[in-house]
Amino acid sequence: MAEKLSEAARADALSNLTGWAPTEGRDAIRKLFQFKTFNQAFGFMTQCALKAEKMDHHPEWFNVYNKVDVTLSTHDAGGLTALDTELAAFMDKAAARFG
Ligand code: H2B
Repeated sequence: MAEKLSEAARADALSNLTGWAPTEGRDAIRKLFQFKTFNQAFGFMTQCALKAEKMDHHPEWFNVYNKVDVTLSTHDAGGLTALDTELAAFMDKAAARFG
């Protein structure tokens, strides 16, 4: 099972991501993605869903029109692991393709 990240590892991982912040009250990270259209938001979600299914690691997310509010945490580990930072990095890249 994936191990929770150490303080040093999470600081390092966060510094390599764009716009992700620790969540208040739980060991997770969150980012609000904003696109021009619903089509872009849903295209982004489709790419991330396929990646998530491949990783067997799934986001908590909420979509309204052109916005996707994403929280990442590893439920089995009770906190942030390398699976979350890997998926976050993928999401940053996918969002850039829809920019
Ligand atoms: N996603 C996330 N974010 N955390 C998990 O612990 C997790 C998951 N576990 N997706 C997976 C599925 C697990 O429930 C299955 C049985 O492998």
